[in-house]
Amino acid sequence: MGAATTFRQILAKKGLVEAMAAHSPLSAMLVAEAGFDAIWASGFELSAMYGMPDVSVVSMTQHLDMTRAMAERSGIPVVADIDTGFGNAINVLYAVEQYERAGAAAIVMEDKSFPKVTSLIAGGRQDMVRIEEFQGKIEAARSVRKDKDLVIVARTEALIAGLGQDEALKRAHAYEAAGADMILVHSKQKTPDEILSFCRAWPGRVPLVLVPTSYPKLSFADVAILGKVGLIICGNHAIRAAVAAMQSTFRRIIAEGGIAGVENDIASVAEVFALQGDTKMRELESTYLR
Ligand code: SPV
Ligand code: MG
Repeated sequence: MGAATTFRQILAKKGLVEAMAAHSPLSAMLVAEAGFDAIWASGFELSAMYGMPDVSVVSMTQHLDMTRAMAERSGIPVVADIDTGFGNAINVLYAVEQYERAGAAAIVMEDKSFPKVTSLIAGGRQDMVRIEEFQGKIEAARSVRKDKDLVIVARTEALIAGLGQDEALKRAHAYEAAGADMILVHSKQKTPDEILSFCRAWPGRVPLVLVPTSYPKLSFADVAILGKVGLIICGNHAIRAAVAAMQSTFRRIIAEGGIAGVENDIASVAEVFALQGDTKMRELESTYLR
């Protein structure tokens, strides 16, 4: 069974798919190991991993290669963050074909203009494309997918751009009419009020997707109870956890003048061997190396 069908089955069974961000095959494996349903192949995380801002400077090829590797190594569905679709509807035709081939279960495409600016940054330039233009991009994505189960998520940045709920709803309805399977509505408000109001106003024919980074007090249970949301994405918690862990470990080693102090607070070498598939490698060696 393909990744997209698996994704749709989890959605049908659980009602709410829980996805965690990842930026590398190893982080994707840890997402799967922890028990999340899906990987969020985050553009923000990958940009941060390269030490770059999330402003369309990391290329589609870099993100695509990472998506493929994460799908292969994690074994759970990958929701690919394809930003603006890397250009116009023609670029979308090419991108979606590539992402499907790379094993993505879903693609999320946002209604900002290319090059985009990351959503949560204060004072970021948030230029949107026209509704009709974005409908064309959704239709292009739908038309090119080979597996009808590939989930096309249309993401509106209307609230991020400060255009208000009426514009966000108008766009969401237009994107649903163009054939989006799910609608991601993003907000940078510090409380969930704006998102909760949108969710209540949404008639609920296609499920919503939320990324609660800026309003973290909204729990998964709070989201499930709304009955309107099919996918909740922890947008950047892998890279933030990694940054915090590395900063504290590196600072301690410098301050303590050696590595002894951190020894029990970091993963053991054996744990990393296990993640690398060391046991299987030894079996293969004993079978084939003569
Ligand atoms: C990402 O993780 O790349 C996202 C979510 O698109 S956000 O950074 O909040 O826009
Ligand atoms: Mg992104």
